[in-house]
Amino acid sequence: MIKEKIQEELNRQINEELYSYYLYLSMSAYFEDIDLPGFAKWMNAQAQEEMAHAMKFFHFIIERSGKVTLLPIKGPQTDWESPRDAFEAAYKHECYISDCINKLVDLALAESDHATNAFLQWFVSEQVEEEATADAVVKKLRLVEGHPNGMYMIDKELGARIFTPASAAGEEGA
Ligand code: OFO
Repeated sequence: MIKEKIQEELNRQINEELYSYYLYLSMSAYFEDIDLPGFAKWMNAQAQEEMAHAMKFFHFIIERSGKVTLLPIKGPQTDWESPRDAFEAAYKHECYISDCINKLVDLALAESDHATNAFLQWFVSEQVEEEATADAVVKKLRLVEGHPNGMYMIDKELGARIFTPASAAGEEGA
């Protein structure tokens, strides 16, 4: 049985992951709008991955005989100044999510909830990848600033990303 306090924070994290889904879906719509289909596809895959993260928390709470309570999802930003601006925002968001996960680990340890701590360790590793992936695209975008050909190449590269449940489970690089 899961403790009330932990259940509440895990439910809050479901909301954070669903907001992440919404944010990346909004970024996907932004990239479609500025005619960068590869960027849009990448963001769509990222959004699907966030939904899978939310569902991991969902199933974990139920497995521990807890109750899932869905909270309202706030509306995401809908426009960005440039692709780089959007990816910088994505990187910043992932740093924020890492912080949320770290706080959850602190709470699980403080409450001696080792099962929740073990469950969260997957997310600790995942966040290293999430931050690094967004940051790598920011760096590429800085390099090609003012070179439309470079932007075309990145769009092609990002368009190759495919969402698979295995990649959301961390079995494959994103
Ligand atoms: Fe769920 O990792 Fe990104 O936000």
